[in-house]
Amino acid sequence: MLIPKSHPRATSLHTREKLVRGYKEGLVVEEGLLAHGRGEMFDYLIGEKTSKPSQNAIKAAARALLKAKLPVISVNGNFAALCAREIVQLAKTTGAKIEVNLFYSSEKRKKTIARVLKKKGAKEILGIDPKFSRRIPRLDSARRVVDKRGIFSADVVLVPLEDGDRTIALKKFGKKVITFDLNPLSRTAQAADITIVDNVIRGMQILITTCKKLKRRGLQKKIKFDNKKSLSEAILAMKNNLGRMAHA
Ligand code: PTJ
Repeated sequence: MLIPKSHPRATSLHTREKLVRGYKEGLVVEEGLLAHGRGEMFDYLIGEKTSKPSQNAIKAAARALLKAKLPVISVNGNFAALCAREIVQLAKTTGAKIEVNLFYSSEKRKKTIARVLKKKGAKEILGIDPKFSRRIPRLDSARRVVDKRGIFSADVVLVPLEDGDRTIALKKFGKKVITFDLNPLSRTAQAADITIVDNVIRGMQILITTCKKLKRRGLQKKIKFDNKKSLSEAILAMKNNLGRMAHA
């Protein structure tokens, strides 16, 4: 279906189409379509725009990625379908490695995702060669298998649209975890060090711009960031939006 740019919900409808295309091309699993539906619902609640608390979380995330010794961007099916170009841009800007890590793991899907990222300009994709596989302790899902040169050794990991168990396991394993999650109440959102409550499509673009700005200006200025406070503000912003919608 062709959606005209003037349609009031053009952006979210295009996003949905991107994900369905990703599903047909073998990047996304069926469960990923359900996860997207959950995300859309929360996106309506935040008014489909990046809130002030999310902008602050993005600043904290940019700083953490640029200060990291070994930052890694963890890529699953949904993230690859929605943001392949941005993943490569962020990796280039921050010097982060890119690693494919799937919840519903399959060698074929890993290779399809790696191929799409390489098409967008990625030089190296980790998480594909079993020779470098290591295990994150205290984690049962397929996501426990990570790359020795990537997530296993990283100090900062960006894990968008994540399941709660791995975020908790990564934290116990000493990693700083940054996530994008439109649901501020999810276990991942609650367990991460920095949660960006925003649609990953909007948020990734702002994160890249913020990293570029910070690189130009330098990282001298410290910023205070409290994830629990930031999540409470995101929940409050949703509540206020709902109130406005109810009285409109
Ligand atoms: O590709 P795989 O095999 O690794 O599987 C990926 C999915 C997403 C299926 C898997 O990680 C999963 O089941 O995730 P969950 O537990 O459903 O969590 C996804 C979270 O991301 C939910 O809290 C959604 O609200 C949120 N979300 C969905 N779409 C977006 C989003 N957050 C930000 N931007 C989105 N576009």
